[in-house]
Amino acid sequence: MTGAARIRSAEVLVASPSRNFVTLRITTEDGVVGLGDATLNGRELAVASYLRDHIAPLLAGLDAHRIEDTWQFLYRSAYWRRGPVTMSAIAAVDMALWDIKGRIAGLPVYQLLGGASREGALVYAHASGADLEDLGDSVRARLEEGYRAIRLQVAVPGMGAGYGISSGRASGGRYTYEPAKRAGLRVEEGWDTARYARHLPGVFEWARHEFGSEVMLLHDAHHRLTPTQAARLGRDLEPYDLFWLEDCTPVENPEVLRLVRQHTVTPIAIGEVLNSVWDFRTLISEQLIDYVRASVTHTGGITHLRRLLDFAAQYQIKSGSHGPTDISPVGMAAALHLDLAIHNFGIQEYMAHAPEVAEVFRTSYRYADGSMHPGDEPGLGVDYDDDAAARFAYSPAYLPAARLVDGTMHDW
Ligand code: CS2
Ligand code: MG
Repeated sequence: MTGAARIRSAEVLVASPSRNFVTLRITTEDGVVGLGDATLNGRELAVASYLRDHIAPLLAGLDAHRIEDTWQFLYRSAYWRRGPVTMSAIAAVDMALWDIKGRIAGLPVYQLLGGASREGALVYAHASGADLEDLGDSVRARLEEGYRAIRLQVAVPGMGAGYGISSGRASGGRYTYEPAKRAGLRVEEGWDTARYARHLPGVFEWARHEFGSEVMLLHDAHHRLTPTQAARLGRDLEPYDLFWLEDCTPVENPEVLRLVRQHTVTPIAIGEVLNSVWDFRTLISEQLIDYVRASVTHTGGITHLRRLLDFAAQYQIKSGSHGPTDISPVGMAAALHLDLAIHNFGIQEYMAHAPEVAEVFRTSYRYADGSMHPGDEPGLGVDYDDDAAARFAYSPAYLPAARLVDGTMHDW
């Protein structure tokens, strides 16, 4: 029987190799190290403080093997429950403990979760454009890289760049889109839902004509529609067979999805801004969604996301983990281990990080032919380089807000 692995220290590491990341490093008395991702885009230091000031002092001396017990302790003893800051902090601890357990066992984390249920995790890439020509180049570049599932975002004529549009021409080289801006504190984008909803079906009609029926196409509406607008857009998109329509309405009121469901069979994905199984209760038990967008990083870690996905599995709802570049390589690795192990895996979002990120985080996950594998290193398979991290100091960056043409603040 394995003895206890007492926790010696928990350090919070904040670095900014091209963008900000918060990483928790837990070290046992025997010197085994585990890493957890605690990055909450635009609010990074709130989680860093939660971990440094409130969680790290509680961890010293605990047995790193007791993952479930530590999760329940951190969740219940805080008294004030849930929310993105708390659940990202708990997630980081949880990931680091799974990493430690894997390193001690000499096994990759997916083996500890029950072993592989598939050879690799299907991933979707991003393509976007200022117009259809630009979008076409972007889609062709992703197809050449072997992706079989692609998210399409395009600027609406007369409305500026808007959500999800890469600033450079996206053909050739790494695809980049980073909504958090260092340019200033209050960045705003203009928005007109009616214009967008009129424009989008034609974009997907064009895409099917241009790229055929085989490629899986996705779209993110980023919380901007009313229930009736969402129902109608879902219906208008049906001929183009989307893999999913994401975040069609703001998520605070899940019951509005009932109306959307009554009018469309376009698959619905929701939940990147939610962070617990309780937030998903209505969405799942009433089968109002097809895919859970929660991430390991913001949803209490591997332990809690697995619980949520097991619940979803009873309703034929699948995973679709959030994976833009604000999920660090540690969070991405944790997601991939879970993707490989669970039965109800759907798809994984993937956007490659900037080259500087690889200087700080050494990863063992790999991409090939539209799929990813977490690798077979013990634990999560990610190492952190402190010397490299010291070259990239934290620099504040904030997500934008959206404003309607008449000046009204809107959901971004
Ligand atoms: C997006 C994200 O990946 C997605 O689906 O909705 O890019 C989201 O905007 C960012 O995570 C915000 O930090
Ligand atoms: Mg999204």
